[in-house]
Amino acid sequence: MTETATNYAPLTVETLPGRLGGIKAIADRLGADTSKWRSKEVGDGNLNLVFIVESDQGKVIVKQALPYVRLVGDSWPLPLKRAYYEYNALIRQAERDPGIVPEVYHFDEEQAIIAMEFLHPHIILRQSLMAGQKIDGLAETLGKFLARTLFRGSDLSMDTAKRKADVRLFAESVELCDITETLVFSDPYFEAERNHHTPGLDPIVRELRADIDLKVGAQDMKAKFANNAETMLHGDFHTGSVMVTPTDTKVIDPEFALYGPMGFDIGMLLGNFWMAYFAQPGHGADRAEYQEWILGVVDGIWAEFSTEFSRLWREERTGILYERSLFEDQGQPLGSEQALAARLQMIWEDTLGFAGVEIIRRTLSLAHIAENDSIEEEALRADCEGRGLRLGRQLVVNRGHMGAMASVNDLARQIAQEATV
Ligand code: SR1
Ligand code: MG
Repeated sequence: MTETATNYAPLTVETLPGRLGGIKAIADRLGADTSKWRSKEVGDGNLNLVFIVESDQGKVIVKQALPYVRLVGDSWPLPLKRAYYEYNALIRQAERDPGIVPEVYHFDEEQAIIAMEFLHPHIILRQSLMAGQKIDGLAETLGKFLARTLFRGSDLSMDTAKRKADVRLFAESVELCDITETLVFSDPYFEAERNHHTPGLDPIVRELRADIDLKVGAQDMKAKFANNAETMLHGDFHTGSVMVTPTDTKVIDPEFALYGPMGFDIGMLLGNFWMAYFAQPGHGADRAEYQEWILGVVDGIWAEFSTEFSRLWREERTGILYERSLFEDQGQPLGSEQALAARLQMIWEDTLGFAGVEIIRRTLSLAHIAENDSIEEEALRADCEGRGLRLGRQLVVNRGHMGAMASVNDLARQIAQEATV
């Protein structure tokens, strides 16, 4: 999509106070005297500008999309409209699970700007995973957030008109979907131009790219991603999209929001936890107990998700699917329980498959993860990443034959203990 001519201009720390000073929702929080505002640009993600703007009165986050991919530069144009999808996703997530995403104060579509709540003293979850910090309530918050946003954005909850209007809105986010379709599901499996990987992985990369079962499995997952508009997804739900304090968890950055399969958000998140698990030897000598904590979080997220999803199924199933009039109202509550179990099984298998492709793409495609990138010793980095690739392959290929989360975590433990990869 080409941008039509607009007055769009990227903010700078110098221009920001003058440009945003007249916006009441921001001035209410920072004061009207913009000479007292101080801004700094702190964006460390792959795509956008992010400013912390503060005064003696308060702090605000100002996020602005750039017309290109920041990670790559202006050789890769990207529509500003992603801010519109992010804004729409944020307000829906806030309704579906209040208190977990930052409050939006102001949205300017032409300038692709979202002014929102400054989360303090939160840090990005990846940083906390590298530092070996435990977060109280992490699994509970993330599992419930997943269940509530995925259930309440789906045909299980929404009426047909609202749901179709939403599908239409997010279906126009073509370029961001294309990024995921390409970087997540295809590039890792051949020598694509933007790929890069740690040289020590060459033998396993050759093996994986020759692995037909894996490639077919990855394409099966891509077909689900592209064809199954099951619910509104966050769309980029990795541990860089979560902010934490030792006792609080928030979710940010849903600019990749789209309608897709529930297991995509869950799998992407779990895949990132499993990578953080394998990366621990690169961040401290004695991380065995912390590694177990990470696996406990994975277990807890799935348990919370399935418990809360089941509760919502029983209490809030007001949409167009599996209507109560067909089951409970006919004196057949067991019928809806049977359907629930089948849905959870499908989401489980999708979750494992998407976790597997996420691990593989974060190791071989364009965008990697800080937990691995920051391991300076190349042989150690290759070792951590290689273990992740082993698990990723198993998750994609064997997703239909894996029982409970305990056995998947056992597989991760076993791969972590193997002498070499
Ligand atoms: C070109 S964007 C690369 C990656 O960064 C985002 O966070 C998404 O994960 C995307 O795949
Ligand atoms: Mg992001």
